[in-house]
Amino acid sequence: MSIPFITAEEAASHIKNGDNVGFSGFTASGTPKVVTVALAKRAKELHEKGEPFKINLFTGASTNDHVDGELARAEAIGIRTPYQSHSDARKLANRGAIHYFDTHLSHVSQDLRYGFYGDLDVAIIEVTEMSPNGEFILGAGLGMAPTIARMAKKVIIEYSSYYRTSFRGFHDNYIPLDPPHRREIPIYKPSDRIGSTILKIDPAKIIGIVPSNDSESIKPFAASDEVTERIGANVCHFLGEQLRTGRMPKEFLPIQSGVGNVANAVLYGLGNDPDIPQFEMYTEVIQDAVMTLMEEGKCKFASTCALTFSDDAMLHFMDNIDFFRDKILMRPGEISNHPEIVRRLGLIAMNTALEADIFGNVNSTHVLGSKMMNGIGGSADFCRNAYLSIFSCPSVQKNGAISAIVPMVSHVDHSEHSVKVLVTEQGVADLRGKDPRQRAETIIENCAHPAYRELLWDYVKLAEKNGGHTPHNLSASFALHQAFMETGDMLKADFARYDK
Ligand code: 0RQ
Repeated sequence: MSIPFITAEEAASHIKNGDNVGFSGFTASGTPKVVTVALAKRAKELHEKGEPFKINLFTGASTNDHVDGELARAEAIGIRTPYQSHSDARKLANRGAIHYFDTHLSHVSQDLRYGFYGDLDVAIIEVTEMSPNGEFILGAGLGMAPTIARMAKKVIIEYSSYYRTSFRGFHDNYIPLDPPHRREIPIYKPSDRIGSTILKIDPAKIIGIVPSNDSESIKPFAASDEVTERIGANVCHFLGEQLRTGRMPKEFLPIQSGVGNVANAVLYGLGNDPDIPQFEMYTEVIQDAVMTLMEEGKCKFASTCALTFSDDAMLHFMDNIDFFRDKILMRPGEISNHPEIVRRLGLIAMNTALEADIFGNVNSTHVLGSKMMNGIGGSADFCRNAYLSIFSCPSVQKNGAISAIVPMVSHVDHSEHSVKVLVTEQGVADLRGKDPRQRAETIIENCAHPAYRELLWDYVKLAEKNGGHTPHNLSASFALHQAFMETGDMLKADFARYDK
């Protein structure tokens, strides 16, 4: 059976109002780039005629402007999950104009298979190689491709000719059995391959193939500044100390790292630190820093869900692809982030906080408790199950008007029970084995910016008057946030007014 080439418009015409649509890819990498642009155009035309048109988006993680951007601007998104980082989609989520719900990246594939969100009507999957009998090679990111390829009633293929070298051999397509038949996932080291390099899709349900030729359009990271470099150096010094004191096996342990400028700087820091031995990664994304670390011989192997390389770095990768062939394996998000593997391998998990409180609870997602930033991504998949879970962030934001260390986080993503270590450019708070009062002391003294330390101690003294295991004063616990909303400066908080 031959699968026809069709236009993006023709493909988009098969997607109906209210459809559940699954996308391949993870971050912009491996995410479709053509059909959604035509779909957004059609949505706008239908809206002009007064007809409703919205689809529900299920993705591996964040996407690109072609998906979240185009569809958000066309007001064509109904439900959206799990992670998003596009400013246009974020605006709609914060207006309540889309039904965005934030969930763990490792959960979405299985939740779809469990039927939690209904049928999957359409899957749009980017591939880089194909054969007429339905065998495909994916691109720079997997996300949920194996599950959506199996589940969807209709499949649209986007065939990318952007990649000038073959990605064959980099993927490990695998779907675990579902309960009550689930067995162990047999990964015992980051390089263990358990699935297939090929993704098979029933040709009978493929509507057609749409050609595409766009890059992932990923911008390079901001050059690391003094603050991010100091965070990186603090993480490295701490890990070196763990090795020296035998709190970590001398072979070291695989590393997971989130996305963003801070995460990238931490990885460069690991590369430059002579006390950190060669390491492997078991992570969800690898960014530009990892490619450099591999070329320097510091990173030996990376299991990931996507190659989130900037466009220039991707060109460099393709020019040197044979060097990387035995050093990288791409897996579906439910496997790259699987709690069973995270616990078994004993990962060093490094993710990013917006704010943390003096007891170790972390908010990674909501500015001032209400405004969604991006979502938890895989951070909780890793944090809860890691050998050592580290969260890092700058101690202040917006020229010191916001303290990242607060009396009580305005939203909880990662609880004090899972967060083991906090790092800012000021230093490291090791929370292991510490009770709430000891945690408050180490976090204020080691992580808070000096300008905020006295204020935070004022809060602790006030809260101590109520006693308890975790001293809080519920009237005053958001005084810093309140001061920022009223005056634009958290430093203006005054705990004296609560001391009655
Ligand atoms: O604002 O853009 O206006 O300058 O947040 O902050 O310091 O540049 O840090 O790029 O590393 O992003 C948590 C958002 C950090 C990201 C977050 C403002 C700050 C700035 C960005 P501007 P930075 P980064 C991987 C796993 C999710 C959890 C995770 C993220 C902007 O890393 O989404 O690790 N993490 N997931 O000014 C108000 C605060 C603030 C604040 C920072 N307390 N209050 N604004 N900002 N702290 C993801 C995947 O799984 C794919």
